[in-house]
Amino acid sequence: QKVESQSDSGKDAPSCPEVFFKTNTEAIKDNIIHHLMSFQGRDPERSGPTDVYKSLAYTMRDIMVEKWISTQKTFYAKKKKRVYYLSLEFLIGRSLGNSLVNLGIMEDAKKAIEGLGFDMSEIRDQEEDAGLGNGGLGRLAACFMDSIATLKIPAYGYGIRYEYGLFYQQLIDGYQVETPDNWLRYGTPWEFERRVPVFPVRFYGNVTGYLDDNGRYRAKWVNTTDVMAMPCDILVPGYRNDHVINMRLWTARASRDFDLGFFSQGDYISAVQSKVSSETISKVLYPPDHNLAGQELRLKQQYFFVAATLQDVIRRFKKNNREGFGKFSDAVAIQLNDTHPSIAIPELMRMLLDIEGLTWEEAWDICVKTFAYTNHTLMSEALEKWTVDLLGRVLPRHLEIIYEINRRFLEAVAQSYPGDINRLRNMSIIEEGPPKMVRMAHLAIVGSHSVNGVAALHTRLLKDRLFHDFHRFYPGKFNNKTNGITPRRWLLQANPELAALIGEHIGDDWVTDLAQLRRLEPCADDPEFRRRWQDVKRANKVRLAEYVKDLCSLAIDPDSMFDVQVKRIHEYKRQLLNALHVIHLYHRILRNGGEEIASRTVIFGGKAAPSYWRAKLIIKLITSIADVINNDPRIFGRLKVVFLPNYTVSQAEKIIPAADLSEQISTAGTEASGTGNMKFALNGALTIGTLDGANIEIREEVGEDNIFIFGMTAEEAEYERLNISRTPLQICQANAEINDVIESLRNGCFSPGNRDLFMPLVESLMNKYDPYLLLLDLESYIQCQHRVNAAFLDPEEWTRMAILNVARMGKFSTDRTIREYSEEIWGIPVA
Ligand code: T68
Repeated sequence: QKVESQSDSGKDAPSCPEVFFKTNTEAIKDNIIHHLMSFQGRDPERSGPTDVYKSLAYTMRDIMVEKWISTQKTFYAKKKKRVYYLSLEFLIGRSLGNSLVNLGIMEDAKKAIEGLGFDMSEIRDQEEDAGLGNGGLGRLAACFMDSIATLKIPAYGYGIRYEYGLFYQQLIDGYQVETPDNWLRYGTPWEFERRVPVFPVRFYGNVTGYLDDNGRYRAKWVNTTDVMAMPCDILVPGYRNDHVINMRLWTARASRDFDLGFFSQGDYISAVQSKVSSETISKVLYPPDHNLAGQELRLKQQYFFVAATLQDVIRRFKKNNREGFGKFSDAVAIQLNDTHPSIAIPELMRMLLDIEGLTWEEAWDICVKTFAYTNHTLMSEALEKWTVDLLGRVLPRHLEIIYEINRRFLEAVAQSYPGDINRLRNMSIIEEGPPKMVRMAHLAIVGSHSVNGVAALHTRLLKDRLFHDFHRFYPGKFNNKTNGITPRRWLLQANPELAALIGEHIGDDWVTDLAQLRRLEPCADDPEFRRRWQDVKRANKVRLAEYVKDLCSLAIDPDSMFDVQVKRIHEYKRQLLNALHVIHLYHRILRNGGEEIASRTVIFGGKAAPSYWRAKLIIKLITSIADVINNDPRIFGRLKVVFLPNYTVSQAEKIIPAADLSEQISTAGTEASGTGNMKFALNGALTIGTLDGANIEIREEVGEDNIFIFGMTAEEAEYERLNISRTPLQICQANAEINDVIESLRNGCFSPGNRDLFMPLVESLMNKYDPYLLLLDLESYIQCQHRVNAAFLDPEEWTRMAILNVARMGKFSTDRTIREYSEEIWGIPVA
């Protein structure tokens, strides 16, 4: 199939003038007006904020595309090794603010917008979030793209252009209700829809074998059902460096052949139905975040985007390298964001064997050198598996290849450990049934040269526990890459006033060299600096209070402690532990007036997977606690509880800069890393947390006096699960306050009219096999919250700690993370 894209041909192209689109105030204004008229058919004098938003976005896209073209040309000219970051999720959020900041034209654009009679914040609020991800994993991919562009690494993101992103969450009577996120309803100005290259992707059918001229077995995959993959590019600008890369997101389209064939047979309606059904592949993002979806459509999504991506990768490789596949892994690195794209391993094998005619040994050598796999979870129930039955039906040739990979792999293991049948069973890519399953993590480990965890503890536990046998078999394959966040979005853009204050004291180099923040340390002891710091925090809190007022019709006090837990709702993340502490505070205020207790506003936000009823019941509990506490006149507003509906990236940008306290309270050994923890600390919130994920490294950086740590270690938690030292019942019997908390859940205090509503939660709390060990950590959590309370009552000391937190967050920039991936996994030195 002949495909030609202008994107990276780099030859015979008419050259652009040096700078085509100018970026001063007048030019931006003219360009907005031009877009209003030419593309939207609007009278500039009668345009509303949505029209102006769109026109400004198109203006930004114009500026970016020019830089993107020249970026691609440098990749081509220098024949650089390219990195492909494959992810089923890119949680981008809004793009306008980010592109204004990264292109360095925020101020000019503001003036242009004001010149047209609008206010920039109103314009920015017109943008829908691109919610093409669930949570941390998807947001990490988006932060990575920002750092990759900023560090000028020749890379591309590849994923799916979901028509519906993560569902919209409403709260009705305190319950989560999901509605579709139709984010493309009015189109998005940020993408370029491309007509080329378009690739066919095949499903189902069967495999026939034949012997080729050399007498070698060759497989042929036939009778398939085909879907076309059409690319959409979203441009990602680096920070003020004229470098622009792209994410290529695929949309499923019925193929033209298919149209002609089926429609000519005369059954018009069935033909349309089949067309619709093939286009459903890219319709919707799956919302379970730590559970297997297991459905056929999810597998088809994974294969669809992988197959299209690898065709694009090989097309580009062939264009730039005429010497054949020997040099493939010198030219291409593919990073798999979790196992979701790991069907890429047998797919590349298939292409090299069945299409390119390489031998198994040649093909396998290329695969292992090309692929690298990032693991994001320690929970075995979250590891992806497909039944052999399903995989063999949807992708029969891939199942054959997986079996052959496994056969060769087990043979090698058996050589190292003769007679160790148990080890073979545990390490096998195929899990014995019934039903027989393909373990995608094992496939990803075997088929990659690098397997990385996302925080030091996580990687240690992968090596010592979850994948211990693999670590012994492949010494050196496992490595750590502690996560990060991009300081462009999460400080400069989300918290411009804090960024400006920092800039006044240490200049702006921190934006691309976050370790520079260390130079703020002396400011922690400067009372004047602390006062200004407090002013910034308070202004952010006032803004959040206004937002809460608008959204929830609830008044909250900007002088109270904003105690925040925002993230997906999950038992292991223990929002319930936080809720128990809230009940405890409530009881204390009722009991003795709670004079010594600082006013608090406890803010929750996050979505539960639609089928995860226990997580949804936790939401209902929080909203019910809020109803009771917020309406109890006896506590004089000293304690308020808010559940903000529909947590998104853009909401996070409003909440995080306003937080005083960041809740990072997962059971130790369950949260792979966390990245919210980093966002809060970078915005001057103090952390209350367990020794889990990256919290441990945050403590190392900020110092143990500047963070509130409580609870069991991962080792202690594991030990407790096996040798229950104290049962929840014994804990309640020994501690009257804890007993009161549980009792109030049991007796319907928060569910008037339905006493038993929260019994399932009580039962899990009181279960001595509670895997998340809530009651075992509750006492320590409450005591730790006492320390938080005391610290907050001393604003000077609190502020000092907050400044030191920010000053010591340098490690947690994705610039550092990406530099490590690039140099240690991809083999690309970073300038
Ligand atoms: C998160 N994982 C980790 N998964 O929970 C978090 N999973 O500790 C870590 O900081 C983050 O990854 C980045 O490394 C996820 O967010 C998912 O969203 C997910 C989605 C589909 C299937 C499985």
